[in-house]
Amino acid sequence: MLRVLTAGESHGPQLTILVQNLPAGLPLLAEDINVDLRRRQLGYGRGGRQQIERDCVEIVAGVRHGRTMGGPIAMVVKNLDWPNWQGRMDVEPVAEPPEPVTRLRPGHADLAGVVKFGHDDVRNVLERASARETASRVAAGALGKVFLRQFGVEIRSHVLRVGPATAAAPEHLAVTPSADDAWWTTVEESPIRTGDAAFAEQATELIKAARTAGDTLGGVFEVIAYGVPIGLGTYAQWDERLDARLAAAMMSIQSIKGVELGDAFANAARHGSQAHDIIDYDATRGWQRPTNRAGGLEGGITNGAPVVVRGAAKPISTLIHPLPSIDYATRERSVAHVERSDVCVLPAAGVVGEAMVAIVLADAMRTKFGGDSLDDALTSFRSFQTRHG
Ligand code: EPS
Repeated sequence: MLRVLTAGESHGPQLTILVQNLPAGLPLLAEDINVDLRRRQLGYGRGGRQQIERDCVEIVAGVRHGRTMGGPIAMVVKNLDWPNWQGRMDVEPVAEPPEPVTRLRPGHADLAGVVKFGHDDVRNVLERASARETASRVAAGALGKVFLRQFGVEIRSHVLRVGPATAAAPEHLAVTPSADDAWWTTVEESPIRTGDAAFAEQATELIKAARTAGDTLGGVFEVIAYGVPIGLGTYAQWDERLDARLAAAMMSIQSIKGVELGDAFANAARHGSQAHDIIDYDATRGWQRPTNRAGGLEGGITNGAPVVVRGAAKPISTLIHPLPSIDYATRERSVAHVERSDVCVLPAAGVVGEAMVAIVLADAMRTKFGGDSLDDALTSFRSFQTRHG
């Protein structure tokens, strides 16, 4: 099973990422990971931190001469902001401890975190709870993507909603088993990560206005995995259902509060005759689903259609015009702590969503096809493809 662990504080020296159980022989370069780290830093609505960071990975274990060796892969991403935090974020004791953060931010982990761990400085909570950690997820997810590409799986994402503005998403995106559509080129070039120009304009204006008002905005993004074979996941046990694992992985992203697979919420309002995807068979193209309302999963197993997962992000909880709150040290009424942050992270959240989907699908692919080497895994995959065609 693919195992991913991350460590690191937002303003500590570095992020550390450990990925275990990828097969040996997988071609892997740092640039395969850096492409996605760069994509995560883009997008309209980000704060000052992305002006400081130039996220790039150093692979420090598990790879030799551009190929995995089968052992754990260890990676680090340096925080370029770290020199600005020395004294405040040192590992060793410091002569003059910094002023603690005590004014709790509604919506963040601040209150629950200090109570749970017994801290008196909210910084001990926010440093690890911060969405800076999503850079680690993206690095780990990039390894998953490299592995999945060997099986013909490609993962894309785009933004569907920013605050009250909604994009018109072409329905064919979720059905056509191709990731080469011109739509995706437009998405990659758009600062909102959308192919809908009118929506991009609306979202940009909304973010601009929120920034001026010292406020923040949430939204919805969609991740689509193309080329996923039939048969990943299982209904045999509740915790092995792939839809459940995808939902958990997506929900684990900072600020994601809702997940939808396919047309789940729209389907709830439809009759069965309008909700399910009819089954067809074509001797050359194999199993066919002319619609994909199920989002590529039936009974907790992939059904051969693209896997479609949506994430709903709450607005960022650090507000420049802070909400009423309490000072944890004095228990007196105050306003929330203000710390540099983002206005809207939806474009970046989509890239993080891709990574989480990649981790779950790569894990399911390892479970289904096994193999200590990439060749073993591909041989098993091809034999399965021949059998069910
Ligand atoms: C982030 C880095 C953080 C935040 C943001 C995401 O850096 P800093 O706190 O130094 O500005 O900008 O984190 C949050 C929005 C959050 O709520 O924690 C990043 O690299 O993505």
